[in-house]
Amino acid sequence: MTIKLHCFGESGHSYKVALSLAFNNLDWEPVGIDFFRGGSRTDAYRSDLNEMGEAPVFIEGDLKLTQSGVILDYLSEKTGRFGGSDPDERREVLRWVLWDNHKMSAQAGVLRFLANFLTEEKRSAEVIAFLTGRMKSALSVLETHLNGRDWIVGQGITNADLSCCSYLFYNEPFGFDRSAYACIDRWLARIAEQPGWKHPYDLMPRAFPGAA
Ligand SMILES: N[C@@H](CCC(=O)N[C@@H](CS)C(=O)NCC(=O)O)C(=O)O
Repeated sequence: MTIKLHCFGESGHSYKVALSLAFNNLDWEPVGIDFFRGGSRTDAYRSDLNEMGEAPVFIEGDLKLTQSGVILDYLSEKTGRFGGSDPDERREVLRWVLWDNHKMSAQAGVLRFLANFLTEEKRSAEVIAFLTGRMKSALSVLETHLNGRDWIVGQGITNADLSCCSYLFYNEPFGFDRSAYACIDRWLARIAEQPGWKHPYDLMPRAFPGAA
């Protein structure tokens, strides 16, 4: 049964799940959301797909899941991969997924949206500066943690890596200069070397009007 992932290319939260699907070589297809024209804000979206009005939404037969961390956890249950190899590791993976959702991707997603996808007159310099500060502080936590480690948890790639890396593969400017973070840079290169890796725009359809 083909898994359907309701998503869009610009969505780092969706990319976490798309990466897991790709790395696991599962039978899946992206279903594009017309995000920038309010596609996830309609009553139908909220009632049929996600009451939270967010992407991604994962559908496998009768199973519908939302929240990237929950979907990653489900995929680990299904495939036996990326969830951590013992209870201590599993908790550690969960700790980083939660941290990412609160401290890193939460800032990165909004920041990228404000800095790139809103028209100039709607961009608030103060809000961008505030979020950039929070983003830099999250990046510094990650950089310090990765110093001397290949992966965030344990000896191999886990959902902690899939969650934390997602926004860092985008090229649009949002306060992340990869060359300023040597450990993050090497870790991203390691992730991109995994079989099945693709850039978000090569895994999911873009939604930004006019984007290729
Ligand atoms: N914690 C959620 C965050 C999902 C999220 O914020 N998705 C963005 C797109 S990348 C969204 O749908 N935002 C709509 C909104 O905030 O109204 C997850 O990991 O799935």
